[in-house]
Amino acid sequence: MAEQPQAIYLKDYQVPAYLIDETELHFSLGEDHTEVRSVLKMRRNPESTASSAALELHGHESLELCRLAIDGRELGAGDYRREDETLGIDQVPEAFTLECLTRIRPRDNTALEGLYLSDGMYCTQCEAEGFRRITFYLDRPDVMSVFTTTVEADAARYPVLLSNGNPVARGSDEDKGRHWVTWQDPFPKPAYLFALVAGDLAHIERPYSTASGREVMLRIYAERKDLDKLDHAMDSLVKAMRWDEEVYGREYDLDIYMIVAVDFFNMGAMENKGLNIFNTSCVLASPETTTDGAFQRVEGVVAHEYFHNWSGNRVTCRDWFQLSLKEGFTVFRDAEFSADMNSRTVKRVEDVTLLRTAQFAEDAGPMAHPVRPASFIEISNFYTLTVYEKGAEVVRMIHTLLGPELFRKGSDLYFERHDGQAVTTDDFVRAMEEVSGRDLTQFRRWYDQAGTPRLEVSDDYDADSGRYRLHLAQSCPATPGQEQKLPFHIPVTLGLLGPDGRDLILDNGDTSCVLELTDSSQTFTFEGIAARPVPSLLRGFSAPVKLQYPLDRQTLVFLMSHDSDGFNRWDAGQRLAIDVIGELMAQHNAGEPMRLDAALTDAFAAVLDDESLDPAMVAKVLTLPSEAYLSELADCIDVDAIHAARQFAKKALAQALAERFERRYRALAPQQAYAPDAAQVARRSLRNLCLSYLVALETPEYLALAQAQYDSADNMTDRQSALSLIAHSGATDAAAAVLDDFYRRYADQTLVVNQWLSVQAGDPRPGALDRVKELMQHEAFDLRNPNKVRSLISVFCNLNAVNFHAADGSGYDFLAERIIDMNRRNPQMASRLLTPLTRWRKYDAARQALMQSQLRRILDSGELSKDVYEVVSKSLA
Ligand code: 0A1
Ligand code: ZN
Repeated sequence: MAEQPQAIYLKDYQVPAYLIDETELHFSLGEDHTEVRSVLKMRRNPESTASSAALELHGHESLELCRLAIDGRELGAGDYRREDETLGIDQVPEAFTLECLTRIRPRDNTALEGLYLSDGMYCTQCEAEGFRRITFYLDRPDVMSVFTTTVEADAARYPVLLSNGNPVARGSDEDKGRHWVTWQDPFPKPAYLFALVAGDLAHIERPYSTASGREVMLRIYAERKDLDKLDHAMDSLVKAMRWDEEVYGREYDLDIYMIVAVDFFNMGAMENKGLNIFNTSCVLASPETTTDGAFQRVEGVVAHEYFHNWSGNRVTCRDWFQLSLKEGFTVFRDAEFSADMNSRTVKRVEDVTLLRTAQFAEDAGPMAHPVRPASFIEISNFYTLTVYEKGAEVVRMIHTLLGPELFRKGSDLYFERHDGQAVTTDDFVRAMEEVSGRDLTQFRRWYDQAGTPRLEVSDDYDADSGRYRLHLAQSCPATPGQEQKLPFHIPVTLGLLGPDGRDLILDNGDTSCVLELTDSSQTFTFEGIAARPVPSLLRGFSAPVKLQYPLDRQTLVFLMSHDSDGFNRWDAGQRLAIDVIGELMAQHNAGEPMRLDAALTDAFAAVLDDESLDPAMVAKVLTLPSEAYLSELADCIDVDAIHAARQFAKKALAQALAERFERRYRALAPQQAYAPDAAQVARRSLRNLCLSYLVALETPEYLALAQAQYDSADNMTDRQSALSLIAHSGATDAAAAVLDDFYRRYADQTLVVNQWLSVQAGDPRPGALDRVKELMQHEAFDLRNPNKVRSLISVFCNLNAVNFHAADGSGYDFLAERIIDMNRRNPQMASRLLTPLTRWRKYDAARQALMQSQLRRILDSGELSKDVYEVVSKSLA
């Protein structure tokens, strides 16, 4: 490597030397290239203390500079410096107009950053640093400007021309067959929120009146063939807008709000001001093609991007180290929205499952970083579970410590005080401190210290005095660059269960209280307790920590059936299952026959028999912890034993409870036409879980039941569940037939075909890697499309552990090859594909050696993007 990419540090932050008050852009879109004309009204920043008065603009190496002028005077080659990523001009007036003409080639843009083509449609992705691939600019979030954008293109091929804000003028040149539209966005914004779309798009629209009576038009654009799949996103948008008015007092501010669906997109969606651009997978939905899970994801992502209009756009980030300021807060907001729209406990279970499985693994790996990182080489690598999900947990803890009323006051103050500004996580916390009078100095460590704290709990009870004591101790493992950690401020929501399973009334007059652990260890005393209670700790998962409080199986069963906190009832069941599967793994490794403890069977039977419970929660309780979560819990991951033990447990439960599973399966048969509402989603989730147990028995009878469900399903949830059960069963002929049938039915539905790829990539039976390689040659696959890469390659490497971690290293070899290839096409994708290899320290010595050698192979493979270089080098460090 010529020169190793350098890290940049939060401590080096300096205010920008120049500001851009107004930005005028003119895009002339062409097949071969696009011309971008910019007129920037600039001035020196009065707050800057920079010694040099030079103007340093960002500009990607791919930009072709055609003309540069200051106040109308054209600059010659000697008047500026062009470096790899910058354009420097040493002499500029205090205030001036900078004009620039740049040429770019969207057609060749496979990185999908900046301006690119998605299926013949122009679109942009500017967060975090994509704008510098469009033109020379101060591409940093603390430079906020008012944008006026004209988009000009061939009228026949690109009838729809969109940008941020409101449309203010349009015209055409009929001789040339071209037309143009001018858009004006009155709200100052950083360049990362800029967007442009041009294409042959259809749309649906709906008028919306805001709480204060302003009329807004909502529009969702997509390719014409997908026009019938936009209603759910529109319904979700309207719900999100109402919710933000009611819960946060936030209204929409432009006359028009647009969403555009594109098929080629690196992430889920993007909150560009007034013009959100969405991955089709996060916006299109119809009963025939979309599962319940995907319906809910659309609702959540639409809300997330909408909420960013305040938490992200009106108030934005000062620098990219503050990314969680907008992402953590917005994930918290969208989670609360989804909890209000659906089942609160189910949503919490899903979010905590993701956090404990994937974020805890990140926090324990070589890329571990604080919610507010102190340095990075490539910011794209920091759109992580830590910044998003752990960031949301940090906001949730503030909510828990302050209570809902003060939290709302704090958010009002934050939005009012910082409207139109680019600020820091510290500003957010300060607003919360001011409204509550609380000192959150120690709490701020959650933003600065990486790693998942361990919370160790022990207790004692003295019957004579009626005194119960809880001893809480915290510690946090070392993470890269942070050997020693200081104690966190941890809110521990607690209840105490009496021997009859009922909550005791605590000193605050309530059944729950929040203990605040701030020292490394502390004891909390409860007086007047008549009998030894069972503590229900960390209710609702009140802090992102690993709880260590050993409980015997009998007590877990007691909590499972009695805890008044739904989340902890579920969690007790998970702990029981983990314990039992651990025992099976030990038996497996000792070469003994595996034997499932009846405690688990009995507990599952009781839950299955209780028809008063929400079927969605029953489904969650009866879902065994995933292989990924079992791996996260292990010190050294035993891939094969985890798989064998979990499969065994599933089958043994199915054997013991077959009658019950079948009875509930039949009782939950659909009664109404499909709707993705909470009640129906709950029934289908439990029904399909019952079916999965029955199919685990691999009897012709139950396979036929799955086949019948597949054949008669009137919705994708039921059809796809049956498909994957049959496809992963030992019935090879039936598997091949159903996969063929599925492809034939849906060959023209891209997103459904992606599901078809995923089902095959996730097949735990031998031969999956060969099948994945074959599918890479299939007409349905396209390496340039991130959704397809994720569906096939990421699913294989992340969700098919037994095959990916095959002892011969074939899975690792395959992935390294893919990364080396992807590094040239799409660095962000390449870097994300690396994740499973970065976890090499958690495997046995032989696998460690194989994984490390593939990481070295990547490092030595030639010119690496900053994205890939950062992750590989940190993984090997
Ligand atoms: N801000 C978006 C996520 C996003 C981030 C980066 C992207 O390209 C590198 C694209 C989207 C969100 O939180 O939804
Ligand atoms: Zn976001």
